[in-house]
Amino acid sequence: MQSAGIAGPVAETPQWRAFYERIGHKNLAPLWLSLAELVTPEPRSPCRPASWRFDEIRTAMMEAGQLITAKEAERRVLVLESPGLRGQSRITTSMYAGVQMVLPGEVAPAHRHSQSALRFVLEGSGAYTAVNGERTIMHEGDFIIAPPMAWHDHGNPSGTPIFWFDGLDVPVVQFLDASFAEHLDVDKQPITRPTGDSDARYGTNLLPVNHRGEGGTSPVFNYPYSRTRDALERMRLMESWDPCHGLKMRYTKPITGNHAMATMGTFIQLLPKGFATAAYRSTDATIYVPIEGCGRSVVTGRDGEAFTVDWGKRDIFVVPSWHHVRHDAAGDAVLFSFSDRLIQEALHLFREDRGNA
Ligand code: 1HN
Repeated sequence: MQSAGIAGPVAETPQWRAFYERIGHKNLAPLWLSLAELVTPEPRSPCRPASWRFDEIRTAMMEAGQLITAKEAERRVLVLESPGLRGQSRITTSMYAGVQMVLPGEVAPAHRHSQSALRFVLEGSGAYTAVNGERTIMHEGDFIIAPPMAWHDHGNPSGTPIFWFDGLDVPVVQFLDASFAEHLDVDKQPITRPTGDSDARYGTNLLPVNHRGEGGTSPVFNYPYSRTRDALERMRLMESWDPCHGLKMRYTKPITGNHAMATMGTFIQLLPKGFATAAYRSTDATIYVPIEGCGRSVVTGRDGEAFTVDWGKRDIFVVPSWHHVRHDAAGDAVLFSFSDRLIQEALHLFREDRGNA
């Protein structure tokens, strides 16, 4: 059965309807009416290609700043919802995304939950996030992790607002009905380790001699952009560009070399000025956040309709599952991205196609 899919008979006689009605009362349903929708020949996502301009989000966030404090809101965030998934707090079927703002002097109080969170700093510096007893200072382009059930709170002692992108596995945890959350009775969690401790212990190609434990989330929780950017710049000298990705690296857990987080694959990518990628598609819907440069991406789905995004620094766009994407960098560009790729890999579901659109 190559591309036909699985078609079901459609029964629409009064006799059939009476039967469906009778079994419906027993919480039974006929598979033959839903099989073709359940088992599709290829992904048919309700997630749509979409993009958001940072300047528009920023304006709305500043308005929100007049209406509610970070503390009142618990987290002052505007959620990025896929146009095909409105009202569900989803940017893709499996991932949540939002933009958070903390104004000078504000705090976002300490809590913890089963959901994993990533932050990618968009604008501002000098604010902190504290994770499991250690504070890290946030700078533009830093990739920061709050692992499942880790206490975390944020504060901004700097003189300017800070904005960052939040990515969470909220829909996955919701799907699995595995959500737990707690609040601390103080806004700021007790600080038990000096800033930089986890980086020194785990992020310098050294490990404590008796360190055990391999699974879960990386013990390094800030991957500073200064280091990431320098690495990309040195690697570019080799000019070993991947036709589909330019120079694309994944953030890793230093202990195993595996993905930095347990449920979200996180990536950083350099596209040199003038580079145009070949068409690529994969089963992991991907959220892109350019942090340097500008360019154009064209996203094409099954219907062949092209969605064009002209993006600049801090804009956000989504490529749904099994949609072709081509990127074209007008100037040297750096893109952060994340997806559910490692969940799909663990379940042997991940597929990619490096052919032409
Ligand atoms: C959360 O805890 C944060 O800690 C941000 O900054 C966004 C969205 C959904 C659920 C928890 C944060 C969140 C969130």
